[in-house]
Amino acid sequence: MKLQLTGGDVSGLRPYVFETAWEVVNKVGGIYTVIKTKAGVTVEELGDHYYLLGPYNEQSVRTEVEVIQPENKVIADVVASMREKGVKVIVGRWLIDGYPQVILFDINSHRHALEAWKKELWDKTHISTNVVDSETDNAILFGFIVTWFLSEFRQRVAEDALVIAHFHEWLSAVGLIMTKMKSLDVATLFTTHATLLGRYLCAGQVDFYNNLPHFDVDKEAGDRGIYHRYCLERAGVSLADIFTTVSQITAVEAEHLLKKKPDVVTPNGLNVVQFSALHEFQNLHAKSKDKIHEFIRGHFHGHFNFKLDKTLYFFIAGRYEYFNKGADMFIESLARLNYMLQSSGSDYTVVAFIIMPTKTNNFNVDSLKSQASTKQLREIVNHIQGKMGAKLFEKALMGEIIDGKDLLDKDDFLQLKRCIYAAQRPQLPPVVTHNVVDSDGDLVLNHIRRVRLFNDHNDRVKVIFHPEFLSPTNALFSIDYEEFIRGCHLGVFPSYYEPWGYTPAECTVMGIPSVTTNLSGFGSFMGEHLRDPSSYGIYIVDRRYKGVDESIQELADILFDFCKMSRRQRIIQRNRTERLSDMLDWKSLGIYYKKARYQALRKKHPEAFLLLSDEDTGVSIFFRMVSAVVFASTYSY
Ligand code: U2F
Ligand code: UDP
Ligand code: G6P
Repeated sequence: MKLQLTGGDVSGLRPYVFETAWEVVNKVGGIYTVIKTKAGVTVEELGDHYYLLGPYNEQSVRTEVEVIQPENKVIADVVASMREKGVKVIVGRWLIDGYPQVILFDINSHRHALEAWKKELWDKTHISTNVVDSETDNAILFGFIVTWFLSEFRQRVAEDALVIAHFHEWLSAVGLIMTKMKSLDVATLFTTHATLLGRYLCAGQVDFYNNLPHFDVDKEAGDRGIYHRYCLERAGVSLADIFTTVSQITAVEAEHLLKKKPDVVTPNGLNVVQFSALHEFQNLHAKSKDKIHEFIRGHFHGHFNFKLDKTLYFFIAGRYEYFNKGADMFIESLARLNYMLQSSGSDYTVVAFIIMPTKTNNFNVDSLKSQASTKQLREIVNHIQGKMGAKLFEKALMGEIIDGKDLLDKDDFLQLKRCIYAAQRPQLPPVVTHNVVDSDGDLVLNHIRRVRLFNDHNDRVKVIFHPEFLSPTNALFSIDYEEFIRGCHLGVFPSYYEPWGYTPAECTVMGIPSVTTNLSGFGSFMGEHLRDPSSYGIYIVDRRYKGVDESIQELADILFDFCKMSRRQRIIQRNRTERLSDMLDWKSLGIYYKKARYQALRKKHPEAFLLLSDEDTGVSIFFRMVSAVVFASTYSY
């Protein structure tokens, strides 16, 4: 077999890359953000040799994908052949930055093969998946279909074409395992964004980091009923030519729990859209904050005893993992902050939002009612304002100035009074916006009850738990998540288990300061690269070497100090935070994926890379191969 490198043209080297994840055009968590935001730079690098493989999901395809006929002849043949055999395959372009090609497989179109494939998996790997677990069933169907696709592609594409398949997380591991079992001539990568055991162990409140080397992994997985998932994950990791993870901290975790040290750390980036003028994002902060103000006016209607101009908005957001995401620590430190603000006589009020979705039965009546009566009040005032303006104008036309007491007529006075009376409500503004189904057992609500942060008049810290992700179509608080972040003053993410943590990174690129921890991938990354992170609005709480109480106090102190800043200081800090955007852009961080891909190629085809030393990174390999091309137009392996 020959690798043709002709005429110095790098495109001759361009491998076909199939990036496979359950979250391609399918939003579940952070992996979706990785794939989606990275697409632009990857398409730039690989052009039409780059494909994303994912599961077919009718609703997402309808809104996010432009369905097209395959443009590449080989892909078209493979797809036609699979369709003939009954697999529903959708080919399209994902309507996101980079406009990447996607190939989506309807796993239900081949569900009848599940038992046979489970048996094949067992025969080849001795991994038993004879359990009732629909997610694993889906992972098996998806994995076998992806392998089928890769196998047909490999058979049809030119013999010297380089093919790379990159799999994310255990849900796509079966594809990698079967690619290896069938000995396909495909270089493989596996990226883990967390480990299954890590997530489960931390959620169960064990002393995770101090015991990392000592866990009996098989037993722990078995005790939690995830042994079969764990086996798939570990097999994917150990079979991959190159194994990567998103941070140093997860690399250590993987070494202990998955028994393999990652070959490359691939930190998560974002697709940064920077404004040409610095003041633009500051203006957006002010504009978005006005939207939050509007909601706050409604929520606290009837109990509105604080000044919005002296109000700071803090928030935590993410999947409802109470311990892992540090919601416990956030609420605890809010209680301390409340006391600190009260006893210091601060004139600042903090409104703390907790945005974590859980099961609800719609909004609660109290929240809806107070927003509605605020809206009504606003309409009446607008109406009266119009009338007053007209009166003022009429008088002024006659060369007179109206007497203040004649401005408001009796009807309007009464209407306004009625509105003010209607706004009176004996109960305090609710701490939660929805009816939480398991209100009695809800961890966040119980914590709020325990520390008694009930939005009382004297409280300097008010709490609003919004148990649903934010959306502009939300009837109560209609705001886009991005707009919400921009309008806030500080994101607080005191995670205990966080392989990367997109939420603080997203704050950073929008110029909003945030709190993270040295147990989060993002926090450690920033700590490593910045000399004084807090001066850039990146506060890193120590949860690794301090006791729980000390960490809570550290967080409370950070929050309290933040409340002591002047507006001018906050504006300056936001400018510094925003300056870090470049560091988090895929344009810089995408290089690690590139490096990992070339390392996988080298591992798969060591003969082709004989000229290069082991120390070479994928990137330098890339460039040395380019210069090799200039000197020798063809070499064999
Ligand atoms: C990491 O976050 P993830 O995107 O992996 O988080 P989830 O999508 O919620 O998935 C967590 C795990 O739980 C599994 C899923 C994952 O292994 O297969 N899971 C499940 O069992 N049931 C479900 O309904 C949904 C998911 C990480 F935590 C962040 O810090 C990173 O920023 C992110 C991106 O790298 O990856
Ligand atoms: N997020 C969202 N809407 C919200 C709150 C959060 O879309 O109301 C997104 C957020 O932008 C981020 C993701 O959820 O991209 C959470 O990712 P993170 O890495 O913080 O945690 P993961 O869910 O991956 O563990
Ligand atoms: C931005 C706006 C300013 C506004 C400020 C409020 O910088 O450009 O006009 O005064 O935000 O900042 P604050 O931290 O008080 O919300």
